Amino acid sequence: MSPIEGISAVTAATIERLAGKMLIGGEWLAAASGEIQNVTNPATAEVFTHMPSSGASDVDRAVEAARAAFKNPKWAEMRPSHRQRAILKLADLLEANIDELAELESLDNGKPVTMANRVDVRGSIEYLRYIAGWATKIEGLTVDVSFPRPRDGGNYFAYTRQEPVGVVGAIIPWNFPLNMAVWKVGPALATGCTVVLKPASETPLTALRFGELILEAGFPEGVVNVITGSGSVVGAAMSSHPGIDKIAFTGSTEVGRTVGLSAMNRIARVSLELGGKSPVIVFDDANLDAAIPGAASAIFFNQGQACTAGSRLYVQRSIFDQFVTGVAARAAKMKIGPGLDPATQMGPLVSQRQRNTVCEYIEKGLAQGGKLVAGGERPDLPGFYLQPTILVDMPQSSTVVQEEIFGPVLVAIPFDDADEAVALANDSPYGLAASVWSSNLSTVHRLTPKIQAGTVWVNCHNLLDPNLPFGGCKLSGVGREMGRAVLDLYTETKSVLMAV
Ligand code: TAP
Repeated sequence: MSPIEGISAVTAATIERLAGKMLIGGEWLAAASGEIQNVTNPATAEVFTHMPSSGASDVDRAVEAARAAFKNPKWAEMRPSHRQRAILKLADLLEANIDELAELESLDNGKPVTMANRVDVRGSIEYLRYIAGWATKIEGLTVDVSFPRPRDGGNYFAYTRQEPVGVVGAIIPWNFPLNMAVWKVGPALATGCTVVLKPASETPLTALRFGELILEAGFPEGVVNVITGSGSVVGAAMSSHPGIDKIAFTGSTEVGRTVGLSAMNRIARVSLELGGKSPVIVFDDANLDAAIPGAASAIFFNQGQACTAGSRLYVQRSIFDQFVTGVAARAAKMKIGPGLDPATQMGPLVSQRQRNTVCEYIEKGLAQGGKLVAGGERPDLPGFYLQPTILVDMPQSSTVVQEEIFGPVLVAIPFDDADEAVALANDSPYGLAASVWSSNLSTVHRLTPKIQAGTVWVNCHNLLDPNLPFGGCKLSGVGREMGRAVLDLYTETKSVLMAV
């Protein structure tokens, strides 16, 4: 283990306290096998801590703990207002530990600490406060039925109840680790479910610290369990586990397909938030002072490791060169450095493996005739850094236009009219998000219904709100997180019909 430069004593103490442990049934345990996995700092490529490398028997233990907690009257009979208060307390605890959580996130993932603070941690707090309110607003319907009345002159009374789905298996990725944990644990707690949460191998720290804060907030033991280890062992065991009633997965389309098939094999509930290849469509009447920085941040935010990253830039031909030059100038000026340096605008990618994947895509783009107008190089630094990169002269059918790269790589293509822009935007297996930049309301209104995406932003990109449903169509997933819609993912509808 190496000492970590630039972190506070509080964060260092947390890392030491959590090393080699995970949360099962309210206890901090090692894997039954005693095996561990290392955790690497992407800014230095050095191992700085380790976590349990769980096996199937650890998953069994965590599921048993979650099942027992689901039946425990302390949780099962907790009044909705008390669940609400406990979630609000949890949000307050996150707020009291913002700086530490932001440091943990930056250290684990590489992202700039200022962004981790603003987006990851504050965003998680906002979401918890939002979802806490739903705990007291879960409701069913009274329903009129049309059966002939019973002979005794009575009638029928029918209603629906929304009941917690049960034990939730939450499998999350490394790009927004705390956000993704909160997006799944939050609604599970609001609806009265219990959870087995598996963070990504690259980024376990904030999920584990979140586990500590959940206990501190007073949730009964076993309501939330955090289990670490490799996806192919722990994630696979969770997906096929008969004790898990619902799988909530965020990650790649490839793994999501496997997880979904495994869950559906036993007809478990499943929601999938998967990959994306989001188009940014810019018309020549757009406000370029907003659209140029908007397009740059749409792709380079979080080192391009965002499922909604605006990775395909379609610009109307008359302004194409001017626009791409503007985005390239912003890319060239971005300050690359360690996430823990508050001046950093772009940190390292999450891992050596991820940087290699992204670099292979850049090479493929160049081999298929692409031309670099920005970046393309690995800076001469010890971590997993990569310059923000822009490719042009790529045909729509090329690999870099069709496949998700999940790194700071933008492909820019010109279009002539709105019909062509829509055709290009929709020519993708993904359908997560898109943005349209124009000052003409008619153009915007004509386009938005035609774009195949779960979210369409207009004159902005990457803005998510707790009250706005979020999710994808096509290969980008199934189900909507956030907003009222998320309650459907964590509850079952029970219909009750009484002869009265
Ligand atoms: P994945 O490789 O798919 O990993 C996601 C999670 O699944 C990790 O916890 C991983 O564990 C686990 N996993 C791996 N193999 C598994 C298996 N066979 N069975 C069950 N679980 C398994 O994705 P990633 O590389 O972490 O994240 C990047 C992807 O997530 C991108 O495609 C991105 O677009 C997508 N993403 C989508 C969204 C939304 S909301 N649509 C949000 C964020 C990210 P290990 O880490 O231990 O391998």
